[in-house]
Amino acid sequence: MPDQPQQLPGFVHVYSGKVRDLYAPLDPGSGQPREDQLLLVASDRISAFDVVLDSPIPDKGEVLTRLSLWWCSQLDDLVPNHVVSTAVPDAVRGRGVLVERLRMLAVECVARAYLTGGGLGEYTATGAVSGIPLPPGLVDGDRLPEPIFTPSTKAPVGEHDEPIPYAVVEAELGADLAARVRDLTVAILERGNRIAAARGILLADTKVEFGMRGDEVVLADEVLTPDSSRFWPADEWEPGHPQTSFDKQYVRDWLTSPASGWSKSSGEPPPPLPDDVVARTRAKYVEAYERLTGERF
Ligand code: PZK
Repeated sequence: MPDQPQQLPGFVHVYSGKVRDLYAPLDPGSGQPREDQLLLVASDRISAFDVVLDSPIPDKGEVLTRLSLWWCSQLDDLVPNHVVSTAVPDAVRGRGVLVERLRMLAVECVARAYLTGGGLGEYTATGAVSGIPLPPGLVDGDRLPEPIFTPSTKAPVGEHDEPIPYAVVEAELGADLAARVRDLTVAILERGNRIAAARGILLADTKVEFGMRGDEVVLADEVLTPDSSRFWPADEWEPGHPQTSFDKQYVRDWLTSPASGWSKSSGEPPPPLPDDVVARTRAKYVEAYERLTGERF
């Protein structure tokens, strides 16, 4: 992240991920950061091949924020969430959300409904993913017999999350809480896929974060967005090879084409995206939002 996150009067910047920023509201009386809330801001930045590109995708932050809020309401009979308010400074309107500050669990909760990515690698090496044995003969993109929980560590920015055995989650959280977050993570992906499949989108996998409010498990962070989940167009789904990415396919195709003059292994920063790649990618985010929610963006 080369540049500083934006300054927001009334807030102090506390942390930035690759594409999102976290602020604490300042208490107007004391001028001190509030300890009970955070402001989560989604930027228009996009990453591909593990690097943040120089070209923002207009409205991406707002599309993902509104999609995440919509999913929270679709899931709120399954799990409470951290959302407090969308009344935020104009500078981040539409892409900032005030949230309740929770005691976050130090585990990335991943569920997979289809086999690809790191899960496929583990399966090919061992026949199992996260200790869960799977049928023989599965290929890239196959649907799993049922969604599975494949937790990982929370790595610092720039490093990769590492898969961890379920027993490590139990050691970290206790058996009871481990089972609760496992079952919730799987239930969120199942509900998500039931809704998305009817709109022509497959959710291959997802990563969610939970925090605690007393002894209640609360859904935090972004939920079932293309940045936290693999979205695949259902009509192009064909196991046996890597699937088309619903949102990033134009970016990946251009970056790996001779036209970009760039290669993944070069160590060079990727070049700026051509305007038509930016426009077509923006349209895919908007399409995902409109298809899923049934609302115009
Ligand atoms: C929290 N992150 C990840 C998200 C970033 C980093 N409700 C909460 N309470 C306490 N902590 C967090 C949350 C949430 N959500 C989330 N780190 C801490 C993250 C967005 C941008 F830079």
